[in-house]
Parts: sequence; structure tokens; C-alpha cells
Amino acid sequence: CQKNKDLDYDVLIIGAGLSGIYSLYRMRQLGLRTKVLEAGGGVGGTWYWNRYPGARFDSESYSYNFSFSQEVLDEWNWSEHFASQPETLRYCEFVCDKFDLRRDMQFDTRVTAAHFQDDTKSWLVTDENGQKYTSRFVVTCIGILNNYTLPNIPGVLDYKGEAFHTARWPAEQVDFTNKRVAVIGTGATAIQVIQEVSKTVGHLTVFQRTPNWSLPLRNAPLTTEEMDKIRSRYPEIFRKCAESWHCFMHVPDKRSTFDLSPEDREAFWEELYAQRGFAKWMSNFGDINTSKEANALFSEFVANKIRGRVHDPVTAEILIPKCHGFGTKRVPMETRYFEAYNQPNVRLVDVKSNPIECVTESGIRTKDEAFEFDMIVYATGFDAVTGSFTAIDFRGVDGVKLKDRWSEGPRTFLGLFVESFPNMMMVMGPHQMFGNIPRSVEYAASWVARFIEFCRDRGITFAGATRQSVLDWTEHVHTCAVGLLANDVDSWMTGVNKNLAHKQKRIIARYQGPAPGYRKRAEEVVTREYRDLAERFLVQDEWG
Ligand code: NA7
Repeated sequence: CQKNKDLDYDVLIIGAGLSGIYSLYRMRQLGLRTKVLEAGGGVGGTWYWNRYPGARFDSESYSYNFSFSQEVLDEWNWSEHFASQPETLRYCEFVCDKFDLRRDMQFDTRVTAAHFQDDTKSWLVTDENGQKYTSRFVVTCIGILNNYTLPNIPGVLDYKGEAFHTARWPAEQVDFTNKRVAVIGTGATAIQVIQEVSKTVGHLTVFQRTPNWSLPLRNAPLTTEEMDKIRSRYPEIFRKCAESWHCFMHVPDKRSTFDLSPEDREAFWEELYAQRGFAKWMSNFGDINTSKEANALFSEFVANKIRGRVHDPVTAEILIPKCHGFGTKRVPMETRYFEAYNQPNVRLVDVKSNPIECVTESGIRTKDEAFEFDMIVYATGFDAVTGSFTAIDFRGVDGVKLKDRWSEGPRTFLGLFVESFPNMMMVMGPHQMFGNIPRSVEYAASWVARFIEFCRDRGITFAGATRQSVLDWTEHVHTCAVGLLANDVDSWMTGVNKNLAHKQKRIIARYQGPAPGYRKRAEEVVTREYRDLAERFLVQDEWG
């Protein structure tokens, strides 16, 4: 085993999004030699890449931001309840400047491989230029939605006009005036794009394969006084997030859908519908997530809202999901999305009844029609969750490939460790707390920092999850998923991406139990002094 001082770093962090930013902050506090390698030209991760028009939070800005620094909480003011991408990117930059984090970050450096070296008990990381880095620990902060996918439609590369995937939007302003624009997709991203582009576009054609249950965001600007009030409530906001199932500040209703008379239920849903953000989903009756009957009732409530907002009844019906219930996929939040279809210059094409045959040099050909476009926007999603990991050639002990380890779906310990991948921890890996992402990120990064500190203090240079701990946690994650309607539906959350041949089968990619339960188990591991990992500890006092 090599001494730490003979390695380039104590800790290498891959990615400079929220996870990477906070992980670096924690490693600095420990005084470790740390480097962040980031593919993008700056910090921000998701908020660096997704510059498409209309990109913004669906979580309240003040429940999404970091909670770890009182100074940042005191100094940063959000200008809207749900901040836009440019503001969020500025926030990430602000945090990095505040703690001088960029000094240990290397941008434009895409990691292509990370191989565990059995002889030196360290990691050898390679970037796309062939540059190599050695480190005792690797912390992956690579997000769950960054490996974007284009549609598997013939001719995508033949198109000669302007074409963008939303996750690779150019930094400079894109003009839609007088242009004929196509958007493919109607997920959370497409919905944000469509409602924004429809404001200035010449003509917009939306190609929809599957409609989504979408609800009003109800965004509004925040005055200084309002922001001051929110600031005084930060402890309460973070406490609520900590107590809630998915780390949001909304408190779920403990009653069943069927505890109320139809009239009272309707009145309750009307009240919820008037609230901001995810409250309509997260503060709803829990059984809409587990009971088909309860789910059908709320789905019909939302369907009627759509019918009331879209003038053309045929278009309204095409926009209402018929094959999956409310909340069984990630619910997009919208602002006058449905009203966009009342504009004479916005058209909806139902790809189910009129399939796209190909992209041509000048547009898109469907079964029934040939369209000419000046621009095509692909809002066609990601090789989500595991895709971020399989994009890098991760190899553990004896050269085992992460791809092979996860061929039947992810298997992890607490979503933090993978069997045979010692000294590697994942922040926001599969099987970690899910929902309001920064809350999970802060907890996981802090858990990892405490673990590395433990290793340092005891001279531990080799630590990884035992097979049994991985089997137990994975079984627990699968048990938590039982009975949830969302697992019976194809979506990125169940690991399905119809554009990728290897992603046609559903998997359990997320921990779907309560976040407090997750943290309780993770804290028990700390209290047990990480004995769940102890079988594989190798204490060699080589930190020197
Ligand atoms: P999503 O939610 O995966 O949505 C992708 C959309 O693109 C969805 O409507 C797809 O239809 C559609 N799509 C993908 N491929 C095709 C092809 N080949 N033809 C037609 N339509 C297609 O990705 P988003 O970026 O919107 O959101 C991902 C998450 O990012 C979001 O949930 C937030 O958490 C942030 P389908 O439903 O597959 O029929």
C-alpha cells in the first residue's frame, strides 16, 4: 500500500455541481489534499448545463439552497419563490467564491475512467485527454441527470437547421422570433421550454409521445421584506424538510382520500391546487401514491383543470394522460403551459397516433405529414441515474466493472458504497434519499466527510462495503418500493429510456422509503463505528 503522500491527492471529487461544491468544502475543513475534476467550463452541474429557456426550480428556492453556512444564508437573497437557472448558477458561483473553492477545481476535464489499484489501494483516474491522477479516495458527485439522450429517430444527424438538446443549450441568447420551431418531448424540461418559447416564437410545433400530469407552479417575485421573513424561518424550513418523506418543506396529509366526503375532498384539493409548487403533490393524501382508486380520483380532478384551461376539447384530451396516474412519474410544474395551446401559432402533434418517421434535412416527417422547421429542440431526457455512472469506466477490485456489477440494476450500501469498489463513495448515487436533491446531497456529503475523517484518524487506507451490507441495503430499498404505483410505470425514475436498447426494463433506482428512516439507518452505521464496512477495513497507518 502506497503512503498517501506518494499519491497525487487524498481525495478526488468527480463533478462540481452542488454535490461537488459541498464535498470540497468539507474536505477542505479536514485539511485533505483534494481536487475536483469537472467536465464543464464552470461550477453548477445541472445549473451549468441546462441553460434552456425557462429552466428553473420546481422546489422553493429557499428549501433548495445549502443549509450548511449561516453566512451564505444571511447574505444570499433569492429574487423569486422558484429561481431561474441563471440565478441558481450565480448562487453556485457565489458559494464557491465565498469559500474560494475554485482554487481546487479543474474545469473542462471530463473523467473517462477510474480504476482501483489493488497493489497500492488507491484510485487511478483518467480524463479524456489521457491525463492521470492518483488518489486514496474517490467521491463521485456526478449527478443523476446529466448523460443526455437524443431520440432514436432516423435522420437526427441529417438535419441542417439549428438543433439543440436542452441539456447542451448554448450560453449565448437563442432567438425564436419569426422562426418555425419544433420541440420533441413533453417531460418536465419540455414543459418549461414550451411555455417560455411560445411567448416569442413565430410558430411552435410540439411533438408529444406521452402527456404528463402537470400542475401550476405559482411562482412570484420575492421582495426584500419577504426574503427577510423567509430568512428568519430557515431553521423551521430545514426542520420541515428533515422531517418529510422526500425532503420537501411540505407536510403530507395523514388522512386517506376516502376519509372525506366527495365535496370535502374536492374543497381540500381546490385549496391545494391554489398553493405554490409541489405542495399539491407532497401535501396530498398519501394513498394517491399507493391506491389506484384514490389516484384515479385526484387524476380526474387534475384532468378537469386541464379541460378548463385548453379551449379545443380534442387538444385537451390529447394533453391528459390516459395510461398513467397522477404522480406516478415526476410531476412537471408549469406556468400557463396549457394556455400556450390556445395560441394560434402553437400546435400539438400526437406522436402516438401520428408517429415520427424521420428527421429530414429541413424538418420532421411523420406518418401523415412533412414539417419544415428552422429549429428543432430535443427535450428528450437522460440516461438517468445509473447512466451517469456507466458513462465512466469504473473498475473496482480485480478489475470488476461497475457496469457488470449493476447489470441487473444498482446494488449499493446506503447508496454510498458499491461492493468491490473500496475507497469510493457516491454523493447522490442510486438508492440514496430522493426528492429535494440538495437536502440529500448535504446529508450524503457530510456522511462521507465524517467517514473519511474516521479513516484518517485511524490510519485506515482501505474500506469498502461488505457483500452482506450491500445485499441487505438493496433488499431494503426494494422492500420500500413495494406497493408504490410509480414503480409500475416506465419513466427515467424506473430506469427506462426508450431511446436506449439496454434500458427497456424497469429497475429500482431510487430509495423510496422515508428520508428520516434513511438517515436513521445511516447514523446507526456511524454509531457502530462503520462496522458494516469493517470486514474490509485495512489499517496500515499509511496516511503519512
Ligand atoms: P423526461 O422526463 O425523460 O422527458 C423526456 C421527454 O421526451 C418525454 O416526454 C419523452 O416521451 C420524450 N421523448 C424521448 N424520446 C422520444 C422520442 N424518440 N420520440 C418522441 N418523444 C420522445 O426528461 P426531462 O428532461 O423532461 O426531465 C428529466 C428530469 O429533469 C425531470 O423529471 C426533472 O427532475 C429534471 P415518453 O414519456 O418517453 O413517451
